[in-house]
Amino acid sequence: MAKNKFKIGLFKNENYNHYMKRYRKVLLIGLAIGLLTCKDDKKKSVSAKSSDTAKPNIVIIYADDLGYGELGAYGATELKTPNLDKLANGGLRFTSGYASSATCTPSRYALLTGTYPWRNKNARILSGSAPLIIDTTQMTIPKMLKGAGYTTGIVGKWHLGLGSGNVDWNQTISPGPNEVGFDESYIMAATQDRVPTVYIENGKVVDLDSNDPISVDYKKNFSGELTGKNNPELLKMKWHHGHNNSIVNGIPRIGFMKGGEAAKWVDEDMADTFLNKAQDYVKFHKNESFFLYYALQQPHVPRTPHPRFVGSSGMGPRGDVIVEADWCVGEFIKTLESEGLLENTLIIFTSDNGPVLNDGYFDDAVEKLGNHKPAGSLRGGKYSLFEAGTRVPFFTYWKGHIDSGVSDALVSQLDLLTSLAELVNSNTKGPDSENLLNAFLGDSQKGRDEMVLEATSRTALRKGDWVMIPPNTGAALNKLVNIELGNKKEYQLYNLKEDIGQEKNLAKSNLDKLEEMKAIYMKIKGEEYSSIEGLELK
Ligand code: NG6
Ligand code: CA
Repeated sequence: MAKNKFKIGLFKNENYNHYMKRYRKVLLIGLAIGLLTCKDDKKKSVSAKSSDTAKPNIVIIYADDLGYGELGAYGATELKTPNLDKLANGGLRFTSGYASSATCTPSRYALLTGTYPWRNKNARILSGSAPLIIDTTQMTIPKMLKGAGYTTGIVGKWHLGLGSGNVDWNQTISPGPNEVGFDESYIMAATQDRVPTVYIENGKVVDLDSNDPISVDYKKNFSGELTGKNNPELLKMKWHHGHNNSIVNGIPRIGFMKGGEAAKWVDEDMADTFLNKAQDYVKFHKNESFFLYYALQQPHVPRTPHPRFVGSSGMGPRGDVIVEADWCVGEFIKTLESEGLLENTLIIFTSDNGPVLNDGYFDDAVEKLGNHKPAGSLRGGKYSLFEAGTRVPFFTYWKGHIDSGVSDALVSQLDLLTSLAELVNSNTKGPDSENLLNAFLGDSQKGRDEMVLEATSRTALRKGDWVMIPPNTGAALNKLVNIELGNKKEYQLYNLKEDIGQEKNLAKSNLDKLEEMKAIYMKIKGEEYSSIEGLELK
């Protein structure tokens, strides 16, 4: 098993000289600025303030499958999330903050590129061996920030593909995060339930033993290797649907993997591993302007809390890993605080899609839920076009710069690219990303007018208080996960202000609104789309 060797403040020791050079340069520039500005006290305070606000550190903390109603600050009463609540309540909490999609890969794609995921046919849930779906020439948040002088890093879940097909896991894996704007990366390739179950640091599998090379295949097993399907007696967690291929640490996964024994992660240590890497990153880069994308793996399946969190929620592993994630965020904030960075760091917390209970393993998520409502009062969940698929916890926190409060502005993760560009005085704009910096900082309540929402390749339109869902012939309910998908053979139209639970379909009673929504939807999606769907462009 991979030991977690935390290399103080560095993802990679070889980079040490490079960083020391950079560090010295930053110190010298800092010294020069200091000498110039201290001549005039008044000038000094102004320039200190403006340099703070122009180039704050930026941290995006991204949960995986955390629902709208999961945090105390969003109304949860059964689950305790004190650390996240403190940030959400001390910062600006959005009530209409959206992921771009109800699943992971498309949301992450949109977050980083400011592009609607439905514009890229490859932006759908990826296997662990899928190629990178961000074009290396495409603009991304880390690329934009690098252009503005930032150092950039990712720790945690990637799930945007690696390489360009047929990855050799035993060589440097490229292209990946380091080729789309991240100076440093410490990631898992896809999801915790997909092989390869190893960490990858700057393109190299951590602790790989060259005598035990890794092979990965998503179609067929390797001869002689055990599977969840054939060897249930070896499992410590049982699969419910899917998840019956290779067994790693007693947990059956999606996909087949051979070799790499010494490199395999310990699931229960994953939260600590990513936390420590995130803390190290901050400590090492504290004298630079940094961007960290800290992509938590919780509460996605398999839910494997560290033993010290087992039983902490009374809701079984799903609740326990949310408590664990909350603790991780608290510890991470303590690091920012002890390094004196809290006043100079903009923190954005949100989730990649809505909640799901049974997502393929028997882990008591349904049985021990009690009165907890992962989606709050929203309808649907992960995979759904109803609100709970994409409306997620979303808040900004910046001590001393963002006043605490609640904002009903309509904001999407899509908007972070252009808004953060505005913050750092870059004129970059993402294709579908709006400049909502004032909304994110609490200087305005004005968000987007409208946006297209996506769930497993189906789309809907939110505009103002209204949501329009075009006809869909797919199943109404995903029986395996027990989630209503939002599919209906006819149009659906809901007024969220009056009907947050999307119970009253007004498509037939408010034809004017329906036509207005259809026209805007088709204008955004384009003619090509309307012909595919057989919808008339009117
Ligand atoms: C689904 C998996 C689910 C989860 C999801 C991706 C099955 C039956 N279900 O295909 O368990 O892994 O993909 O989740 O395999 S996401 O949050 O990364 O999009
Ligand atoms: Ca997810």
